[in-house]
Amino acid sequence: MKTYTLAVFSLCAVATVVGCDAARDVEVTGEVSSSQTIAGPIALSFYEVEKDAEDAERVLIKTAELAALGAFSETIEVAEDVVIVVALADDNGDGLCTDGELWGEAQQEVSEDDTVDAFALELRADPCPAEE
Ligand SMILES: [Ca+2]
Repeated sequence: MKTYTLAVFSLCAVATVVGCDAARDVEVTGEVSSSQTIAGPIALSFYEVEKDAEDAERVLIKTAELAALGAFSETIEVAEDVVIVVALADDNGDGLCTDGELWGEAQQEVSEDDTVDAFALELRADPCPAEE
């Protein structure tokens, strides 16, 4: 047991150098588009999720609002390796995807230099993702 604890500790000590669960600021940029006319503001939600983890839970980092379709840029604090951005034309203003509302989602892996590629989100009239 003692050896095990020591081994874990050593691993983490090594990993600290490259970022053992170390949250870092990542600038997330992208563009929200749609083939349809979007009247109201667009709700943006930024999540992080563990890479390659089955059933990994998304953790909400930040929300933001975009006045209209177009570019966005937000700096978020990320501890994991994958960032997910969800854009939602929240017509009824309840902050959730309601049937009939347009939404889109994309994910990017955080590079070793703590950057992510630009997101391209297209809002579509797809069925809302199931609540878990
Ligand atoms: Ca809604």
